[in-house]
Amino acid sequence: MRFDVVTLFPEMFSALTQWGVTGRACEQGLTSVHLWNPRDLCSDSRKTVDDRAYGGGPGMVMMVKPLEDTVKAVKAEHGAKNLSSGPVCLLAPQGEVFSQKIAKDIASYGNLTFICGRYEGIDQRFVDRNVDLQLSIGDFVLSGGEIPAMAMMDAVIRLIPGVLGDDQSAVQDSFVNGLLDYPHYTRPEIYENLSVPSVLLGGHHAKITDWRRQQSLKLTLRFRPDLIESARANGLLTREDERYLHSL
Ligand code: 4FV
Repeated sequence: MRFDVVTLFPEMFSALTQWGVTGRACEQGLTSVHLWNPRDLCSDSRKTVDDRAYGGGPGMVMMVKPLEDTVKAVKAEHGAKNLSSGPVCLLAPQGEVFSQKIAKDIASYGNLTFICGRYEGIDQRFVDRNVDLQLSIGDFVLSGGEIPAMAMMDAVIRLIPGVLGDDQSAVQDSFVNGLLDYPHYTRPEIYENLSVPSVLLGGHHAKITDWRRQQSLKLTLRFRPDLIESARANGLLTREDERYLHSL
């Protein structure tokens, strides 16, 4: 999975490319992140990428040409490398709110170009002419699209085969089976008089699997009952699940 990212702050992405699971995935070539700064595509000496808003109002707006020239350069590189260009995705509050389902969809694209806005936003003519998809990280306003892009890239990179040590772990993540994750325990067996649930110490895998499923159902019903409804609607709940939920 190749990511191209258009951003005024490429240095920020070292948080994703230099550390942890995502950093190792970049090292191992299981994914690649290509950073493009629109300032590098500016022809004027002051490398101007923003200007005041028509109609007045506070703050600045990102100009269309530096961004459009950058997207052209990204697509030219794809062409030179015989890569088909995936969608151009703008991070913005008005976008579709990101989810595990969208992460799975993106992981199947092969490549995607993220546009990270700054200032009050981007000239709408750039959006109308270049953007295929808008995604939001949630209903709150940030100072840039970089952190949303990194969050989404992290969620997608985890789904790439071979990135997580045991491919199983991605399957058991929250939301992957439509439910919240079960609680996790590790040594010591007793901490401040609190012991690990005995079922986890018995080595009886079927019982452990059942306990974990019940915990996921109980926690999801308590903290995200909406997810129980959507899991039920998507046929993700077994009769045993329903019997257990009914017993709660
Ligand atoms: C945002 C979000 C977000 C809006 C103007 C950047 C800011 C500034 N992006 N999900 N929520 N973006 O707040 O994705 O340019």
